[in-house]
Amino acid sequence: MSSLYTPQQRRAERFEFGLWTVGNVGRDPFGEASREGMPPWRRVEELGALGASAVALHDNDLIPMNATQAERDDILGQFTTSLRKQDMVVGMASCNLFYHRVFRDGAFTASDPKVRAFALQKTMKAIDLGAELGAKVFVFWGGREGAEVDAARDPAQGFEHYRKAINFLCKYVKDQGYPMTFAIEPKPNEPRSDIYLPTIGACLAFITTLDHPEMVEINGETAHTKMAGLNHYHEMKMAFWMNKCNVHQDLNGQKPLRYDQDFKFGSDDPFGSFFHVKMNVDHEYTGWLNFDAHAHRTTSDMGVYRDFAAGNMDNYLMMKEKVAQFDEDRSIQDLYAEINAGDVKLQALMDAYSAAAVGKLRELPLDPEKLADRELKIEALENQVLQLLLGKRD
Ligand code: GLT
Ligand code: MN
Ligand code: MN
Repeated sequence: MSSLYTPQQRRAERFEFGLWTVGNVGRDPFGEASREGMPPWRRVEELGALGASAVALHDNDLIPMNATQAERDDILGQFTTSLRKQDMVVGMASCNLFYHRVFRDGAFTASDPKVRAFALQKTMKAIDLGAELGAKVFVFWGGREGAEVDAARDPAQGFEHYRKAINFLCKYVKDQGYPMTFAIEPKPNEPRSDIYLPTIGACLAFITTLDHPEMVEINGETAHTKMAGLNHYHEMKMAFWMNKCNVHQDLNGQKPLRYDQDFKFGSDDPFGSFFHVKMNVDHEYTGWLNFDAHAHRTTSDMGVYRDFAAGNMDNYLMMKEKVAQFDEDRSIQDLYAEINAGDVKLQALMDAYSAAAVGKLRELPLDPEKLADRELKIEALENQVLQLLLGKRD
């Protein structure tokens, strides 16, 4: 067994897996399933044995859309028994508003009011299910909220429908007294040609238009940001900076500007993963760390757990060790301090606008040539961080 960490060590983090992630059987738009998969209750057992703390689910990951009451009770009974046995919880719940063809032109943003009403109805039931299972986070990933044809709907109409739906559901959660926070997950495209809330920045702006912005946060996903060619660390930092990343995040891997690859966390981008974990450590993030990734098609049913699920958690823990090393590395810390050296008096002058400050600033003898001559050892710092990541500074 080549595992780096024990289940107990993994258990110390708030690691979560979506039922749909380990449940992925390798199907893609060009090919059939490449492994068998397991029922939800068995996925819980396998994840629990590895040291995961929680699972996340859509209503239909657990209960098929056309299930009878008896089938529902049966599935829920088996599932909650496994959770109890493994001492695991449901961290996050969501509503599948993308699979059924009724959502072919959107759910909350569909032009047909009856489809929008059905989406609200289905989501209220999914919220009830989430609350029943103890989930404190409810995620909105608007995969079908978008368009291929701009002639058919004004995007502003889409934003408006979306806003009204989230407002309605915030009030529903309040009315029911559920202790639940919403988190909106952006994605630029796929399965729609263009999805309405494409980036974390767009979602942050959208949240400010809501009736209860305090109930709504961001669920950022590495792959979705990189599909747009953006820097996920920067995008997530903005969410942290605006106090909108406290409850949930989706971690995975992705090569920029491609289809949604959902690779294992840490597998493709050591710098990006390192700064992601460093950000969580620096912000003392205590929300769920949801590995929203898929095993490769070549991976077997047992490999999904032994190599893929364990790999996600261990890559995170490896990066966390590197963050501790970064914090203790004298040379790295000195270079960082030198680059970021402040000037308290000068800063005070810039922090508070006043006529006096304007006068003083105008008179300051600042020579751009001299300022530009100061050596900035950014290149040296970059080298040392790479050395650290590759184990050359132990
Ligand atoms: C879907 C998507 C994920 C979302 C899930 C939550 S569903 O698999 O690709 O990124 O997080 O709705
Ligand atoms: Mn996701
Ligand atoms: Mn994804």
